[in-house]
Amino acid sequence: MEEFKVKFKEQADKLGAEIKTLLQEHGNTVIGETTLAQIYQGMRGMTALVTETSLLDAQDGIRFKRRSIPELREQLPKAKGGSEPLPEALFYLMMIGEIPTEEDVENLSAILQRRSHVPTYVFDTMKALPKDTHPMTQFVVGVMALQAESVFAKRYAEGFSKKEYWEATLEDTLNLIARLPHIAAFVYRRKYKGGKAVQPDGMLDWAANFAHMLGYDNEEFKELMRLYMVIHADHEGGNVSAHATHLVGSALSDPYLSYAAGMNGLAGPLHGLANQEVIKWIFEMQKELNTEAPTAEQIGEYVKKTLGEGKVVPGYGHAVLRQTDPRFTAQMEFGKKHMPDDPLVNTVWRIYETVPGILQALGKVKNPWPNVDAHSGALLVHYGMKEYEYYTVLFAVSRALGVLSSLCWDRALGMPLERPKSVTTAAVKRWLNKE
Ligand code: FCX
Repeated sequence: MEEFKVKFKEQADKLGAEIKTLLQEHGNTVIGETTLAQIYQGMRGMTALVTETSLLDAQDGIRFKRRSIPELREQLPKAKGGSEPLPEALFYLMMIGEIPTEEDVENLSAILQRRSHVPTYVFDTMKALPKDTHPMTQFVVGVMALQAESVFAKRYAEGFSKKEYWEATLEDTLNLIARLPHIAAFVYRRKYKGGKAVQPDGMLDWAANFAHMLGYDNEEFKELMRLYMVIHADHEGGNVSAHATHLVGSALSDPYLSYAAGMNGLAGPLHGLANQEVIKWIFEMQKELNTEAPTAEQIGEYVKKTLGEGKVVPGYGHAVLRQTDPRFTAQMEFGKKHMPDDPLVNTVWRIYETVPGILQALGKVKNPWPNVDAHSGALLVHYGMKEYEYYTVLFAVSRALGVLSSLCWDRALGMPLERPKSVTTAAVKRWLNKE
């Protein structure tokens, strides 16, 4: 068995034993109360899940094993000559619980390289779709076609012990993470570059190879992909993509089925699709105002128009965060280092100076600050990737690292079927003696 698997199993057994004791000693401890408003309003603030890979703090943002985004950028191993963290290293951290050595990361990159072949029938299935189908749909169809390769599904059909679920889940996880960049690059090249594929380069790390297959060989773009894949990977367990993956996985649907379910959630405009909506919104503003660099005053007027039409300002607000998202700040720092004079990037920064005050003044928006999606598109446009409908696919490839690590933990810890209780309003009225 690969050393990586053995290490993960050791960690999982250790944590599993700790959880057993915790539940024996404190299983009946009350950790919170649920209000009626919470069950009608998207369960905000209701602690109802365990996710081992990351934890979100409303002020400080996401932390992975207690490490913030700035700490990860500093501490995780980098590619030779690069200064952004390698996503493989974050995956290692989420699975093994410690910062990997450079050698650990190289081994993991090699494991992924070895598993990266995508069977032709997957591409043939995707080719059956009209080219103008949304990239997220094409991507998920590719993932679903690949489901025929699931080790978990095959072994379950043959009949295997609960004790082996974790290993089959990890097999599928490694295979899927290894293959996703190919499927994603295929969507991009098919839809926007006349179907001309770029062959993978076995010498490159996971994110750089993805950049290469997309057709971007600029070293800075590869650095951007490494950063992008790290900061979008995970955001604890309650967000739609993570929660959907976990929920579907709890029915013992295999990792392909579970991940595809999560990514269908990521494709919603209030979640991952917001990254395309941001650039679309900025392009429309530039067009309407007939300028590449709108002033703060012009942006303010345009924001008010958007709100007046009953729409949200994309890239702003969050269900948990109450501060500027450190993932936004990390991208801003990348922009300041590599493209300080880019007009679109400067517009993103001017929007940042303008929007929070306006949203705050509405009095109802709980978080007027930007989230990760407010910045990502402008950096991509700088390197020539203007096809904003594609952006959520990049998010999806990155998100695989987090949601699939979580799924491995779920199966290794023997997490059960998720099945909360629901009620009707008539039942609520009966509780309250209103009927
Ligand atoms: N623009 C305008 N209005 C906003 C707003 C925004 N950016 N953010 C929140 N509001 C409004 C809500 O629509 C709601 O109005 P209502 O009472 O009339 O229905 C009110 O403010 C209260 O919402 P709030 O509690 O602050 O936010 P929620 O937890 O319900 O929703 C999201 C959070 C992220 C969905 C919301 O802020 C939003 O729609 N933002 C824009 C879309 C976006 O950027 N999504 C990406 C989020 C994230 F980073 C990701 O998952 O990728």
